[in-house]
Amino acid sequence: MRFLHTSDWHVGKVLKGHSRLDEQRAVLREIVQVARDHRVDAVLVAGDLYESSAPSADAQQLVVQVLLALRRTGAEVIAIAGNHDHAATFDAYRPLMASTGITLAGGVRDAADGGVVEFTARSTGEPVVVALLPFVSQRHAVRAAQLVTLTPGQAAAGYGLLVRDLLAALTAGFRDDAVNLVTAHLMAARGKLGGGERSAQSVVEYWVPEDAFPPDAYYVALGHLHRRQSLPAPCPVHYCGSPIALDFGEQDNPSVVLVVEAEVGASARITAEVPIRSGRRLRTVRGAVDELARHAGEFGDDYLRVLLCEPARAGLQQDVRRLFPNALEVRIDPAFAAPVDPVNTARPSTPAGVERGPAELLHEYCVTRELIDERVEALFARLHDQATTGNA
Ligand SMILES: [Mn+2]
Repeated sequence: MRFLHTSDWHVGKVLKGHSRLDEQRAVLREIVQVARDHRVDAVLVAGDLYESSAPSADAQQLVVQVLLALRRTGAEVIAIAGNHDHAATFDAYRPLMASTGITLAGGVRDAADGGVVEFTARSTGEPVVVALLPFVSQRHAVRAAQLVTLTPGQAAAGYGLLVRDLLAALTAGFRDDAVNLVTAHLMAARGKLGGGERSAQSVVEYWVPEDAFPPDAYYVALGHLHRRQSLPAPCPVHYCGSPIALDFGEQDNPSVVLVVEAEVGASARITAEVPIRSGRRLRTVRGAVDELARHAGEFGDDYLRVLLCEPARAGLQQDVRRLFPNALEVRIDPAFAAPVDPVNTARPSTPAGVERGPAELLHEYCVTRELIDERVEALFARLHDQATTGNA
């Protein structure tokens, strides 16, 4: 049988004030096309369908339409909640989605109560068993472990051990005559960060050791890390990564979805890493404005992060944004930024008894920040004059 593995759509993500919804619509349309072209038996969406736990109506409409479109390809569609998704809302819509043949999993469930999904692959008639592990927060790990494994005594064990117990319980019913799969949203040990994950939820207590993955799983389809990667484990464990670069830290990640073939009694293999191209590229450019100006027009509609190799001056931002309308972030390269350590920003020593006026203070401040521009001081003088003489 054949399935498609995708995750971390983050629908509704806004980058520096720019909505990505149109791009995401195109990206998801591409994914539906991949499912159709490869005639997959199933689509596994391994969490973080949304960027936010309270997604906009537009974001929800897009996700619902895409799940239905995936289902219309004839594939089984299974989606689990990631840490960005609102698990309880997923569970609220679970019965409605189930009526269309889509499995939506919000919270962790016992195997007998929806934690494991079984179906027959339409292409080969093979039985398929999928164990579902939506994201478990550390706070909820203990409760979920009690619910599923009934071992309250293990509350003191670490997060990784609790998740291992959950996976063991969910995969206990794996069958010899079936293709046995796992999909989960978690931080695996040794996973490399893609740059856009919430760091607070990728801290060290949250990782899951590689021996948590059952040796008899044909394939473990993970979500959470945005970089496509495979991990050493007793069975094939893969992150497919996000199909769109979500932040400048992810600009070099390949955006793909994975097509996987598995057969009862044989090992699963990734037969295609299909590039997803609809997301606009994120690109970091570095240089002085004059230098960069010579390359204006070379960057297409890429979203840009501009690191300027020159000291700050008034109007610099505007100059850059005029040159590069797609610049979402304009910063002075740290090597050219004014020092900000207390020694340099401390007030210059003043002879006792000498009071300095606001204009002098501003001038001194500008000197410490290496912001030398007489227009700024002139503007300040005019505004200060207006403010103090009541002419504003
Ligand atoms: Mn994510």
